[in-house]
Formats: sequence, structure tokens, C-alpha cells
Amino acid sequence: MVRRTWVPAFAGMTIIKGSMALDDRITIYGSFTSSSTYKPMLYLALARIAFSFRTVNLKYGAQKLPDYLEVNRYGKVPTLRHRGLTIVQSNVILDYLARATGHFEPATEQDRWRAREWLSWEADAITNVARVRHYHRFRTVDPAVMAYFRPPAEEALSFIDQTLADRQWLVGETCSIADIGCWGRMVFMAEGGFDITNWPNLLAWSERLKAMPGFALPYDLIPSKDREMVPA
Ligand SMILES: N[C@@H](CCC(=O)N[C@@H](CS)C(=O)NCC(=O)O)C(=O)O
Repeated sequence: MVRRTWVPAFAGMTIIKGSMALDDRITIYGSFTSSSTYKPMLYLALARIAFSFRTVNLKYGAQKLPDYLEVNRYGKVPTLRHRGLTIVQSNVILDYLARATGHFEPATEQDRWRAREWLSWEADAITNVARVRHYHRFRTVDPAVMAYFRPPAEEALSFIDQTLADRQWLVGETCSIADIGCWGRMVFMAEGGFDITNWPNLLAWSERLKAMPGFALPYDLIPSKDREMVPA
């Protein structure tokens, strides 16, 4: 059954915009240790959209097994499947979700492009935060490697901090995919040894995000097993 206006897809639970069939559920493949997985899952949690989660155990290399490589040729998480489409790369998934469900999309066309500009920047710059956290948490690397990646990571955090000095959100007047994408990639910063209190505007922004209905941190949001996710 297809509805063409804003409708509760499941009573009291999910509001989905556009011509979305009630049974065409979104599926996310991901891992509970992955900031890239967190980004679309946070979007769906904040948008109060039910979806199916399929775990890909990175510890055991499930992302490189043939079955999963058929889903995601890069052998990485996350992947989204919806309406017969397979979408990979977390920022492309955020773009897709904003277009498909209508949430967290800035109000003007200029700001919609600006939000996507932030997502592209995020992949260049905040990725350094994720790299430092990854080396810190999962590998033993030469200290020179850490010394190489830490300054651009701190520079990225400072850039966000400066941007937020006189505004609440990265784009426009409300939370958008830019905020979800940038926050989502840096969410494990403490595991990389970055103390968020060094960036007060960034800290205040994170508190604004945390105050939103449906917000959860990755270890509370992403299950370690397959699960049907229902908004709280
Ligand atoms: N640019 C990609 C990065 C995806 C990525 O690196 N995912 C990591 C987890 S955060 C992964 O799957 N790592 C497993 C591997 O590289 O084998 C995105 O944003 O989706």
C-alpha cells in the first residue's frame, strides 16, 4: 500500500514523507564500533523511523566475505538497502535519507548544497579524528603515525568549534544532515584522546544534539546483533 502524504507508517511511531510503501523498510548493514554506521543510524533514530539492522562483524572480517562484498564492493560498513536500491558511503546515505524521507534537510536550496558541502569536508577533515581513534583503540602504530594525523584532526575540530561560535547549527537554524554527519564521525573522539572540553562551542553543540528526542550514543544505539529497530 502506498500513501502520498505525511502518514504514520506504524501507529504512534513512524512518520514518513512521500510515496513510501508501508512495508518497504530500510535496512542498514553496520557495526557497533563504527562511526560511519552511527551516522545513518542516528539520522533514523532522530527521525523516528523504524528499520532493520544487520550486523557485519568487523572483528572477524565479515565485511570481506563474498556475501557481503556483493552488497558493498568496498568491503566496508555501512550499507543501506531500500526500495530495491543499495546505497553505500555514509554521507551518500545521509543525502539519500534526507531526500527519501524529508528529515534534516535545510530549508533553502543554498543551504541544502551547503549541508552537502559540509559532508564532503567532513570526509576530508574529520576523518582524521576517526583515524586517530582507530589507531588508538584497535591497532598499535608507530607514534610518528599518530603525530602525523593528530594535528589535522585537531584542526578539523577547531574549524567546527569556530563555525559554531555564533550559531547553533552548522547550516540554517535547525539540525541538518551536516550536523549529523559531522558529529557522527567525531563521536568516538574521546577514544582517540581528544577532550571535547577543549572545544567549548563544539561541546555546547553536542549537548544540543544530545537533547534531541531519539538521540543516543553509538554503544547505546547500535546493536551487536541483527535487530528490528523501533524508535523509543
Ligand atoms: N567513507 C566510508 C568509510 C567506511 C569505513 O571506513 N568503514 C569502516 C568502519 S567505520 C569499515 O568498514 N572498516 C572495515 C575495513 O576497512 O575493513 C563511509 O563514510 O561510509
